[in-house]
Amino acid sequence: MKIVVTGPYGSGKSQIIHHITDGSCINIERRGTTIAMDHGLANVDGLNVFLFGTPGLLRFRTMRKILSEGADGIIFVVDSVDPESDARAKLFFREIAFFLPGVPCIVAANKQDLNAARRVTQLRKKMSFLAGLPVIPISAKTGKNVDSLLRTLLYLSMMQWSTVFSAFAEHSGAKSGLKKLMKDLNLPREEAVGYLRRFELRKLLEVAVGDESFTVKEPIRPLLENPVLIMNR
Ligand SMILES: Nc1nc2c(ncn2[C@@H]2O[C@H](COP(=O)(O)OP(=O)(O)OP(=O)(O)O)[C@@H](O)[C@H]2O)c(=O)[nH]1
Ligand SMILES: [Mg+2]
Repeated sequence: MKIVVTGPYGSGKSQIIHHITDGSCINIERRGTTIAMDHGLANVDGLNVFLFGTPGLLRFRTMRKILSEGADGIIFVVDSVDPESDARAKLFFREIAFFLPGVPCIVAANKQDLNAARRVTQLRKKMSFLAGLPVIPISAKTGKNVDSLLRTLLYLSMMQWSTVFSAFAEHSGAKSGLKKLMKDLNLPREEAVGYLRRFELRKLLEVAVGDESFTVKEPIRPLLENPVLIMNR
């Protein structure tokens, strides 16, 4: 799955990706500020998670647009400590909602290890755009709640694809799997192949030459049938 980590300047986007990937990520930065991107790969119960962190400076909008393309989920990071960042958070939220309409989003209320951190209820009062979104208090520094943040978002993203994923699981390895997928999902060939490509890229599937059949990577199959399993750890 492709996950984009966005939010205002200095809220902790790079630190979150650093924590999730155990430090094995890249960050293109200058004097501590991301100027191009963070990128890292994580493995959650066999699911490949491609993380893209955006730059938090307003002027890098084009970079954020490029990084956001095709994301399956959004981690929106807010700074629980700095009230001055709230207005910028609102701008960034509008931006990501424009780039990725309808894509599942979870809010990370970061820096909860600090005494000055505001509670989620206070943050909700100050940032009305958070209404209707799950907000998880986390610390990217100590790692508190970061794993459950990611798992919850993956669950939401997988639920959005649940019809497609259960058809993948059902017809994995079948002869003429593509035709069965098209029939089940009532899709023209072009669109069904588009789904195969999308999730082949995300390393969920292997697609046979000619596209006629596909195989789900074995450890992932139970997750595709029952996404809630990703929450059970
Ligand atoms: N105490 C504390 N500090 C944090 C936490 N997360 C990030 N920081 C600090 O906040 C500062 C900004 O963190 P980054 O991860 O670089 O933030 P960013 O959102 O990537 O910033 P830009 O790339 O400049 O937009 C750094 O000094 C981090 O060490 C946290 O959970 N707790
Ligand atoms: Mg950064």
